[in-house]
Amino acid sequence: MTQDTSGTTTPMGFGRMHRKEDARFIRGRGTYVDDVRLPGMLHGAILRSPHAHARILSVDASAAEAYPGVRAVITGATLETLNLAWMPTLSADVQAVLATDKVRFQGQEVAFVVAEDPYTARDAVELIDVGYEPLEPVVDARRALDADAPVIRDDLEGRTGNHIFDWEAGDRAQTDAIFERAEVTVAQDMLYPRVHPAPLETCGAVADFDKVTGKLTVWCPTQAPHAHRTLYALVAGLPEHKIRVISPDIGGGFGGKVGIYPGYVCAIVGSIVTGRPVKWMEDRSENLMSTAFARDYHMRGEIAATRDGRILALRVKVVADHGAFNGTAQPTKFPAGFFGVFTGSYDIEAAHCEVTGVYTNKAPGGVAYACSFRITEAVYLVERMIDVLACELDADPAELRMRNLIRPERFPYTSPTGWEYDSGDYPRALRLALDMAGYDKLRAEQAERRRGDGPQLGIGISFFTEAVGAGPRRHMDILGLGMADGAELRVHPTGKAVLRVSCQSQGQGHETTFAQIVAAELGIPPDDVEVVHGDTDQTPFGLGTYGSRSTPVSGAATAIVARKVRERARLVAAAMLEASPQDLEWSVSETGGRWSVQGSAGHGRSIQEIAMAAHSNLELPEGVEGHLDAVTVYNPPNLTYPFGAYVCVVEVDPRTGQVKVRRFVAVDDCGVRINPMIVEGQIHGGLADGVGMALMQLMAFDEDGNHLGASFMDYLLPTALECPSWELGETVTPSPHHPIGAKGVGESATVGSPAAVVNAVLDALRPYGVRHADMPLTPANVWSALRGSPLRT
Ligand code: MCN
Ligand code: CUM
Repeated sequence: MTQDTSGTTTPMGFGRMHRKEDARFIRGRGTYVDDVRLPGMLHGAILRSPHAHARILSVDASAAEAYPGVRAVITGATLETLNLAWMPTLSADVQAVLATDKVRFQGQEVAFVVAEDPYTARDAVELIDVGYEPLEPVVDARRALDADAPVIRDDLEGRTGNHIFDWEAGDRAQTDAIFERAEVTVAQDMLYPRVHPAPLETCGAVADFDKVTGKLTVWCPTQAPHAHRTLYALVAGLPEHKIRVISPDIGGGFGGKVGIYPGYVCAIVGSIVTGRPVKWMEDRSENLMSTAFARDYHMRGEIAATRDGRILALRVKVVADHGAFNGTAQPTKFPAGFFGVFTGSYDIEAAHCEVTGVYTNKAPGGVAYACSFRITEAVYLVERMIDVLACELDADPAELRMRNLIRPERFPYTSPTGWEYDSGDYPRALRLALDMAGYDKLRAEQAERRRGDGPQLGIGISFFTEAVGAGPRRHMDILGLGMADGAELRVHPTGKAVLRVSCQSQGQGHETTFAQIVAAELGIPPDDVEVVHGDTDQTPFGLGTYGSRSTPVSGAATAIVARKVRERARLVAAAMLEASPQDLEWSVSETGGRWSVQGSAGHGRSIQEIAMAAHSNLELPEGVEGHLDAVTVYNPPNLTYPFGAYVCVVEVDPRTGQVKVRRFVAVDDCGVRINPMIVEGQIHGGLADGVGMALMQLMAFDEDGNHLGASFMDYLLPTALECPSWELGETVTPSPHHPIGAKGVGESATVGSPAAVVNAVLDALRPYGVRHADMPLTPANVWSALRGSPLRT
């Protein structure tokens, strides 16, 4: 171990270690897509629809074409001639690249201008004259299902309404039967509003089509470079080996950079048409208006319970607003993502849910913003419902949870909707969180405050279980591409290594943690391992980073490929030591990894010595290859199920509706932690997300479908001012099926925290008779909930 100046240690494997990528990020030396500058590069800009729903009568681009500096104007009509006006989405729908018949949301792409510089391109966009016939927009998802609602997707053959899919899980009959005879039932409608991941770096692309070699290179901040390449090949009919997707440094993805956006396709077509590289970068408003939003779930939850608080059944109905094109990014067989885990962390006899997806005149998306494929919505639903039940029974929400949590001896636990939770000790995590928070003291302070009319104390609890790490590929694919990941490990003669992976860091620190996995397996310093990712020409195939799948899938591939290298090293070491491979034992000490003859530690060889020998003229036994390099593909046997217990303490001023988050205790269990510092950073970020969603963030639309949150003046991101100093705790329940026992963590806090904050605010409002209010709990919304409350004083 070496000590660095911050007091953290650089371990030979797992442990706290500063991120390797920080060296470039904190010096401003990262390379983001907008930093890519190619000789002769042109610039693109998009004309977007001012209407949420309108028929296109005409598009006149002549003035833009004649504008000095413009090299091409591409319209829907141009793309139609190339059969590229529509592209497939990740949910097997189609989405307009550039609108031809109608525009279906405000901000939709209508035309693309390519010019010598970005300013000229933007100016020329203004010169395009589009004739629109405005149509009635559908803004409310529930209105979308009305028989007289305007049909948004009249481009689809035989479409007479806005209904996309119905999906259900669980046992309806069994659930209904329990509800019929239950002592207590409660029901609550709630909305998980539309929010946006709002990464600091917006989307963009640089496309370079080389007419001589026929090779297309696309730089773009994608979370899934290999999936993008295959889709480009399938859509454009280009040979896959002639496409190279390079994902440079990404300034935040949060699920918003999984899909392919029309701008990417336009940049590619622009480069093909002009014969020069084309860069397109969207601005903040374009990002907020047109790229993947998150949530927009209208949910109704019902719980059946005994009078003493044993939960028997859960029933849920959802109307899911998917926007104008069904572009949600989740495994194909899961149109509602992993919402099916909505029974959460509780041992419930029966459950049933129905989700109906609908089109509306809003931007497409739905699966983004650290949602673990909609587990955000599922956790919020069940955690709000438990508090609603606590309200009804006048029970303590912590006790009610403790009473119903899945017991440790029930693992592996199969949920009523068929998910197999791998491991957990839920009561231990909840007890730790309550102890850290000083729960009983907080309740005493709350009782004291309730005697006055000043700021009220609210204590909110949430307990979450996530399912992360998609596949297995037998059940999980995206457009037929199975969710398994490759990994390649090369070990140079001097014992330095290069790991090549398909997952794609957007700020999660893979260059560090993945090097640590190799370091732990081979007993070499993490600084001796370079992690290569983000370039389809240089990395093995895999499905990318989302659903916190990198550690569960690519991380497992990394451990396994390193073990393959270690086994190769055993054979070489046996030859060096003139011993039989079975007689060797592996050990990692402070000086590194070694194969030695069992029982005589001195008689051994370090991994570096073995690496050199593997490349030397050492005589190897018949059948043993030289070198140590290895490749693997990992197809996970199951998802991993991280979990956690959160306690949020707020002060709510009933006179103003103002909410202040005073404390936030988060106990997370993501199995074995590779780098606790990075894990804590991920949790800090997710907790801030939770505060943001619970209290501030909302993508709102007026009745005409105008987007009301298209800048950071209106779409509010939480800052240090709104966030308390996070108090983190940890339990470790390894995943039994993951090679290093790790579970994912990248989305945990975003999934788990909104319910804790909302439960806290409503806990403060409980004496006023307010049982539920929807996010975001802005002062205005809290104020109106109080005004509308039955017990208003
Ligand atoms: N880690 C660890 N020990 C564990 C689990 C994870 O040390 N037991 C480390 C990992 O090795 C990795 C990081 O924590 O360096 C996150 O790992 P993981 O949980 O596998 O999640 P992913 O790497 O797959 O990241 C995806 C996840 C998602 S889906 C969203 S959305 C999100 C998130 O990560 N987007 C982010 N966190 C983000 N953080 C940043 N900075 N930027 C984003 O865009
Ligand atoms: Cu749902 S956001 Mo992440 O899975 O990229």
